[in-house]
Amino acid sequence: MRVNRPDEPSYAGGATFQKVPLALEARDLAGADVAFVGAPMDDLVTYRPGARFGPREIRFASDDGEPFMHNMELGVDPFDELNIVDHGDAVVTPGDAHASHRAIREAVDRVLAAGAVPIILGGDHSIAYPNLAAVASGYDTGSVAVVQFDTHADTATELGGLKWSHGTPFRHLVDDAIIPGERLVQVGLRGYWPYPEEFDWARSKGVRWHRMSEIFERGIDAVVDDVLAEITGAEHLFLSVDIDVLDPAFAPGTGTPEPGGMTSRELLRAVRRLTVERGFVGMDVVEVSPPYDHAGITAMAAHRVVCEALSGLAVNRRDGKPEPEKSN
Ligand SMILES: [Mn+2]
Repeated sequence: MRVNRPDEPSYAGGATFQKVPLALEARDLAGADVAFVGAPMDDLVTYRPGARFGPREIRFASDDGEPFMHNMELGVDPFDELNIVDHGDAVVTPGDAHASHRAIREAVDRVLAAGAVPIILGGDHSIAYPNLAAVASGYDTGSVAVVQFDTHADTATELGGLKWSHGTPFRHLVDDAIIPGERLVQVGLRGYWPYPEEFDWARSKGVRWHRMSEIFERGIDAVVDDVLAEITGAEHLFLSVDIDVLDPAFAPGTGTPEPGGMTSRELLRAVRRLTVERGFVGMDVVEVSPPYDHAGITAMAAHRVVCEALSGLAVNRRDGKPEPEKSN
């Protein structure tokens, strides 16, 4: 179902991602290549809440009133080359995180059943568990690699006595053998957590990580080279982007900000390159907390991360060859 009238400005009309058609029912997903799922929950954050409003603001964060985009770095319009729809939000239950996780899993399952790639807009990072459980169930164990952009590893066994938290999904995904440790690569870790015992656990499981200081010292391109090498053995890629991987200067609107992070420029470049080279079978963008945002910059960064991933996927499925606009 169309959500905009021709020539309507971006801030008018319906609020799907970049005005793509609304596909609320399972039957509406037929023929889709990509489908958005909103996961508006923040019950499991440990610090600042507000990510339940993330999906709405990420969808709004466009100045284009049409599903149209010319990506000058890649020479592609993903909205032209891919059939992209918005499946709306999972029917979460405020205050009941388990019910919300179930609803998110069901929404992602509907997208997968239609043969489409899900892009899940969070929501707190706890949703990575249902998202990845759904996506990985469609493939052989170990064939899906996860690249997690994040300040925090989110590999605690429990936080504040809670097994399910936004700080634990990757611990349980690995321990439950949904994502083998050697198929998890983390980019952008910094600050004061994880603790040594969690790093020890990660080492024992074969998890790889790239600290923020490594990105500073070697540059994002060299780190992405390594990430691509580290996921070579996996057939499929899932991207999990916690927006707090960005420095709070670029993403103040998030639940657990940590100074000293990536620039938007570095993150967009990394996501563009990974998706051009590998495509992806699923993605989530999480922890955008609009009440703490300023001038919408965090939602805008999340929106553009998705645009780069969509563009990369379109190029990957075309012939894998970016055609950047040449300078004059
Ligand atoms: Mn996280």
